[in-house]
This record gives sequence, C-alpha cells and structure tokens, in this order.
Amino acid sequence: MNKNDIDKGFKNKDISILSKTITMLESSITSDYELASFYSNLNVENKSKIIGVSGPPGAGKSTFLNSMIKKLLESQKDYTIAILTIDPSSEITGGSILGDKTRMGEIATSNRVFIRPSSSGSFLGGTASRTFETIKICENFGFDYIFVETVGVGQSESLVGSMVDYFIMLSNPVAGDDLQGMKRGVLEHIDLLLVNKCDSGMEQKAKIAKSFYENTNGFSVLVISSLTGLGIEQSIKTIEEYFLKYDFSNRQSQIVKYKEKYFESYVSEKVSKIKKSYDLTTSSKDKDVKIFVKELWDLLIKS
Ligand SMILES: Nc1nc2c(ncn2[C@@H]2O[C@H](COP(=O)(O)OP(=O)(O)OP(=O)(O)O)[C@@H](O)[C@H]2O)c(=O)[nH]1
Ligand SMILES: [Mg+2]
Repeated sequence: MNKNDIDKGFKNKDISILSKTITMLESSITSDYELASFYSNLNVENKSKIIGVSGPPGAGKSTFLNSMIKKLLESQKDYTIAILTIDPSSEITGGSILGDKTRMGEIATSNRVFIRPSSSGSFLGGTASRTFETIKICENFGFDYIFVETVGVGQSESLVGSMVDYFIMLSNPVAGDDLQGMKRGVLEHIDLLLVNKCDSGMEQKAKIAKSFYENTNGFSVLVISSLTGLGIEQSIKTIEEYFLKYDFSNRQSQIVKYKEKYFESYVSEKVSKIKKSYDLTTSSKDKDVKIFVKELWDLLIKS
C-alpha cells in the first residue's frame, strides 16, 4: 500500500484502508511506520471529539460504551465513531480485548463504528505513544467521536488522560474503593465519574458512592446502569454540553502537555529500571551517581 492508496482510501472513507494504515503504524518495518505516521502528523482542522473511558478491570467500560454509543447512533444518524481499546498488560491482542468486542456486540456490526485494539509495546509509554498516533490517524480520517478504552492502571491511564479532550472514569458502586488506589496524576484528568452497576440491589450503595465522590472531588458524578440504561442519556447530555463549550484550538497545547507527560514517564521508567540494580543504602558517592547517570544515558539512547 502506498501513499496514493491511503490518500484515496481516506477520501472515500474506506475503513479497510484505515485499518491497514494503523497496522503499518504498528509495524516494525521502518518504511511502513514512517508512511503511516505521516497521517498522524497531518495538521488538519478537525473536530473529532476525543474521549477517554477508564476504570478498574470489570467496571463495565465496554458495556457502557456499547449502550451509550447505541443511543448516540440512534439520535445522530450521521455520526461515525472509532473505539480504540488498550490493554497495557498484554501484547497486542491478549487480555480483555476479546471481552471488549463481545461486550460491544450491539454496535460492533454497525458500519458507522470502527473498533480497534491498540497494540502495546514492551514499554508503557510506548503503548501510549502508538495510541496517540492512532488517535491522530482516526482524527484525520474524520470520525465524529473517538473513544479510548483503557484499563485503570496508574501511569498509562494518566498518559491517556492527557491525550483526550474529555476523560470519563467508571467506578463500582462502593464508595471510595476505586479512587483510593488511584494516583493523583489520574484524578486531575477526570471530567466525569460514572458510578456504574446501579441496579440489582446496588442502588442505595451507588447513591452513597455518588455523594462521597461529589464531596471529595471537583468533577461531575452520575449514577448509571449500563445494563438497564439508567443515566445513559444524561451521560450523553453531559458530554455534549461539554463539547458545545470546548475550544478545539486548545488541541495544540494539549498535544504539548501530552508530550511532556510522555517524556517524563519515559525517563522515569528507565530510572526505576536502573535503580533496581543499585543498592541505594551503600552507593551514595558522586562516583556512583555518575555511573548511574551514564547507565541511564546509555539506556535512553539505545531504546
Ligand atoms: N449489574 C451490572 N453489571 C454490569 C453493568 N455493566 C457491566 N456489567 C457487567 O460487568 C462485567 C464486566 O463488564 P465489561 O463491560 O466487560 O467491563 P470492562 O470494564 O470493559 O472490563 P475490562 O475491559 O476487562 O477491564 C460484565 O459481566 C458485565 O455484564 C451494569 O451496569 N450492571
Ligand atoms: Mg472492556
């Protein structure tokens, strides 16, 4: 596939060409990667709404996306939607991705929906780097909405938070449980917290969780059930209201913020890797520090 094919495919909204372009982006063949990444660097005026959906494993992220997007497709007859699913704990297609597709069965067959697992590299920031480029390719392709589903595990989540316009966190209907384990870097990204599974006897607990979250943090909180549909329309309304006021010209500064975060986590991951091989109780001399920095430098240059 060459540049002409991709240009033509994007113009004709050919999903199979989009799919192949993302595969090229994930390829270890340099020329493939370079051609595909051209489309992630295009600076076109685009209005895709980019939304992160995160939360602990099993919180109901995929089920929520399924019921919310189903409603969105019904109400807006011309919307096109991309869903990227990331599982940082697994290589390319393992983990919960099979579960994600199954849970999104009702929308997966729509020709207005594109679902794509985002591949992971060996490095956490690497995962996010590919995901960022995939988002940009989807943006250039021209989707109205791009959703990024990510399992809530600290650092990668915070990186995803910095690359989206709106960040939704799903939580279980038990107050405090999920947020306690969450890093501060993640909390600052949350725009909307959804207490899911407010059904089958959990209604009271979910309401207590809602007021707990509302009082402790500054973001909006809704109780929902992705199974019964409770609160789904309200969720869509909240998201759409946000985008009515959203300044898309902020994108550039958002990209800079994401890149800062990416560099930081890239370096800090390398630092912790080397730190493990040092006995910090004994090595405190300048000489040791220099060796440490030299090893860090070598590691950064090599990767
Ligand atoms: N009772 C109830 N169960 C739900 C609801 N939403 C999801 N579930 C169930 O929770 C389980 C996990 O749902 P998923 O949508 O796969 O959750 P997830 O957060 O995408 O999971 P991972 O991608 O594996 O992290 C499934 O058995 C769902 O049927 C809900 O609103 N109410
Ligand atoms: Mg899922």
